[in-house]
Amino acid sequence: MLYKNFIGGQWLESSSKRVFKSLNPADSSEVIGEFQDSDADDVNRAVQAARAAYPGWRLTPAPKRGEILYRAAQILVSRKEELSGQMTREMGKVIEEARGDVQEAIDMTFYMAGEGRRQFGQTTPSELQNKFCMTTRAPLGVCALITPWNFPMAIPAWKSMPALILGNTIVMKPSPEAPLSMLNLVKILEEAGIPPGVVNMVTSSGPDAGRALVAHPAVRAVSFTGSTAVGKEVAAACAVSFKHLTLEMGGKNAILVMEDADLALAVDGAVWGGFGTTGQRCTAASRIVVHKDIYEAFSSKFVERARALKPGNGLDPSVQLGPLINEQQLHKVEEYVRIGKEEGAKLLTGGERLRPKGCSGGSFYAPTIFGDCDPRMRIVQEEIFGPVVALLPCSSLDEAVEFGNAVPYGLSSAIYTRDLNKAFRAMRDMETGIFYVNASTIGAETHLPFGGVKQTGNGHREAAVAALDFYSEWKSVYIDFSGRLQRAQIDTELSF
Ligand code: UN1
Repeated sequence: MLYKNFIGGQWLESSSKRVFKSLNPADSSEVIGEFQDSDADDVNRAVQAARAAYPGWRLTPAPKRGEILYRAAQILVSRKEELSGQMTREMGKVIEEARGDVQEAIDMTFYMAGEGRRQFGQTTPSELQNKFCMTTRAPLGVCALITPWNFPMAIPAWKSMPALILGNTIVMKPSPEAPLSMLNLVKILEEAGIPPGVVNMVTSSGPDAGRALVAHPAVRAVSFTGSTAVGKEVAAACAVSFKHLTLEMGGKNAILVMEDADLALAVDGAVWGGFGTTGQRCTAASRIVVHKDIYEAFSSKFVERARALKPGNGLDPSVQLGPLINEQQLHKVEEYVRIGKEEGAKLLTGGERLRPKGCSGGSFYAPTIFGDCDPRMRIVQEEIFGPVVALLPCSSLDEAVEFGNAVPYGLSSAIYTRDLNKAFRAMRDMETGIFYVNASTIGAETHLPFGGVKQTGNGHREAAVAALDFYSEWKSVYIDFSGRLQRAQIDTELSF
């Protein structure tokens, strides 16, 4: 199947005349489709289309924009099963999780549709008589949205829905590893009646189209989710023209398991957080800091559960562990396992490639746990983005928090404890944008701000009302109905 770019309401081939293939990571002999390998020309056309559509969309009443989003959400609901199956085939996550990904897109679309009738500003008294003050939100213009493959529908929805409901027009570029899910979302927006040019999408196999998009002078805002290394490059490119920028980058998230934790619950959380999506979430629990009093009991149960996970093609509902996204990612994981051994971490399970039955061409790796890790080890410091978890013994809550914070990232963290005091202290002291008590590090909901501190982000949040703040500018409005010149700060009647 040949898929095209979506520009100005039309499905178009790239001017490069090149295409690239997207493969099923569970079986690389299965081609998902051929996609346009777009170049700077295509990007320019998409941005121009978005620019041309902006005045009309900006002036479309927000509740009307919301109606289109409601329709899109309803179509997503009606096609959830089909969209989920396609997602599992294109990027490997097990079918139950693919349904979750589509559900997250549904939630975000309904949520932002509702913002069509909200987008509340403030009214506030003036310091002068016969003067009225209020704030309103104004859209930015053309927004460039660059998304990763690990949440191939949820993340495009996180970015596009708030941008659209506020009256911005968008150009999206998916990861070459999972373009189909974004394309499906775009098709649904088209079907829901989004006007031509409001939503545009270009696909590309390499970094050039993304670079051209970020550098384009007509782009006013960029939203990027991906690695910290690429995020740095995007930030530098945006800085020269003062483009608004939101970055969601790496994570090295910790679960703190205290001596009074419900052990079975903590193990459940570690398995889900560490090996869900095969560890390929920016929120994955890649470090577990365990109190020494329960360290042995915890690690033996955790290892047992990790070994029992069934790998394979995620379309089989009994499969619990899908493949890594590609061979390159598998080699990265192999390299980190080598580094971990060299650093002296104790390999408790895993550490090898898997070849599940019927998936000979897939990039599978065993759930891997390293014990007795030291906070300074590279496998504890660096994001691996695979099924590799480091266990760190600790001797107190203070030490657990210290270890938890001793990384360059700050996306998500969690504590398992029955002690309310410990839970609140950790909540206050963990340097992360997301914190869980007696739940794993993954599972953010769409109506709460999503994002992280330190090298995870640049101070913005996605989702929730926080997303509206990124995709709009405040306009402060003063209406003077006195009919005479009134001078703020000067014509004061009261003095102290
Ligand atoms: C990501 O890994 O980039 O909280 C996003 C979660 C999901 C989103 C993860 N709702 O794990």
